[in-house]
Amino acid sequence: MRIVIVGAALCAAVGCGGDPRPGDAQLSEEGVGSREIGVLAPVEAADVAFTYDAEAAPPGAELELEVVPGDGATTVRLSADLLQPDRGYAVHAHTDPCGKKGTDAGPHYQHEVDPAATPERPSVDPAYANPRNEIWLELTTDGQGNGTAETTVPFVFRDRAPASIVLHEQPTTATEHGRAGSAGARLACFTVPFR
Ligand SMILES: [Cu+2]
Repeated sequence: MRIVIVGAALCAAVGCGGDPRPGDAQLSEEGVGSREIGVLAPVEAADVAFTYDAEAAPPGAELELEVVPGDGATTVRLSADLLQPDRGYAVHAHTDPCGKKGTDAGPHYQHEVDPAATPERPSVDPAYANPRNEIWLELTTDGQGNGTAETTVPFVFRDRAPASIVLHEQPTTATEHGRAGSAGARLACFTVPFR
């Protein structure tokens, strides 16, 4: 009995291991960066992970985002469970936290910000809207709706960082001039600090 009490006290004092729970912020295995988990919920009930389309981004689907800063580069890994099976989702890092509307997440995070972009007319110039200046994750799910995506960009976050990721309707992101960066409707959003 005494041993059990000591064990419990130790856990309380230093924390015990185990799987991360939704909303937990943790150090990644590398000891830097962050790993966050969110479970999609309808906007009325959502806190950090919102779905705007219950069919294409079902409530209960789990998103895990890991951000690993390196030497002048950052690796971002997304793992998703229980989305719609056998489909693609274009996913990007956006500038603002999620909200009740998909547009609340703002435009794409750009390392070098397109000087021609405005709130009404986001960047569609491939010189800025590209997967080296923005964070694009192209996710494809299996028959269970699970999938992973990873990207490494040649920059690290200093005075600015993205605040969310958005899952879009199209399976891939447009790259042509005038449409670069676009990927259709916003299906879901996960508020996640990138540092
Ligand atoms: Cu986007």
